Amino acid sequence: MKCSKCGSTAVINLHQHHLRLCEAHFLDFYTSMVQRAIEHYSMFWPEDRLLVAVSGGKDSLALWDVLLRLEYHAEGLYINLGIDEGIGYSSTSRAMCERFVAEHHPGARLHVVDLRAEYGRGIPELARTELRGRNKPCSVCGLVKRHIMNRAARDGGFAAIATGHNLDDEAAVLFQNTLHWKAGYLARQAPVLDEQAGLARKVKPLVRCYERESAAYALLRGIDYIYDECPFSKGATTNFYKELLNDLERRSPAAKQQFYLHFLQARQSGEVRFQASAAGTEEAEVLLHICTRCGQPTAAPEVCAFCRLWERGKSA
Ligand code: Q46
Ligand code: ZN
Ligand code: ZN
Repeated sequence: MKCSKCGSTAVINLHQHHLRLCEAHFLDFYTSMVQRAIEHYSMFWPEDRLLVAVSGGKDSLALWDVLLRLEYHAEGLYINLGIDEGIGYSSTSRAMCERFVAEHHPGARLHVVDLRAEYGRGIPELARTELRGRNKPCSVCGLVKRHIMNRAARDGGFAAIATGHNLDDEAAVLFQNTLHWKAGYLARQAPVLDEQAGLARKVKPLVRCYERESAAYALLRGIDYIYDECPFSKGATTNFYKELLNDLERRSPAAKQQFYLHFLQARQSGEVRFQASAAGTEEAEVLLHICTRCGQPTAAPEVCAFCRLWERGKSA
């Protein structure tokens, strides 16, 4: 297999782009895909300070690496969720983030928020008090992560929070929302969510990159990342939709890319329209009040869901 650009040995076949690339050309290609997405969706500008949410996985570390190589001012935020589940998930993922900084970008700043150290409990304990043994901590975890990321971005004066969501993630969410005709979510699913009333701007610079491209990028750049998914993600419906889309992609290369990117284009041009109902947009409701404990925006009239979560746990 020869590189389509220089004829040397290719290391990856990108069916969806009709390209086979050698190591050097693939690294250039991936980097410029990210840069083009940043520019195309006007995500941020060279002078902006960015906070990258890093999990120790391939996507977020690849994203942070690309941003630093492109000379953006990008600091990392790692949230230690206290998830062990017999595989030391959180401790390993934190170690990956720290190793990434030490080995690849010694000058980069990594902020760490440790739930147990700061709040006394990790996600597994919190989920037990919340959901009484149902062992489905993801909704609690999502709430906690959103709150902490938002606070860190606002307190640190960052222009945006960048996350490592890739094209596979976005296509799976789109598929799920389309199957259920969730118009509110379809109206809002986007590579950029603007800052509004206390909610920091959120951007997803990897939306045009396939998951396997991030894995290849990390491997070729020598970035060590955690291979295990979070143990609580087993059986998640998004994984099921990802598998379906991977089957589709095998039979019809570029299907995932077309599905997602054409959706964005059709909505942008007004060819398709979705009404954002208040019920489908959690954050639209959130703008009404400020939490009396933490000062973050909330839908509740006094204390936000995050602060109530820890209060409930204390009395449990
Ligand atoms: S970290 Fe948290 Fe995810 Fe684990 S508990 Fe669920 S939400 S699966 S991205
Ligand atoms: Zn080449
Ligand atoms: Zn609060």
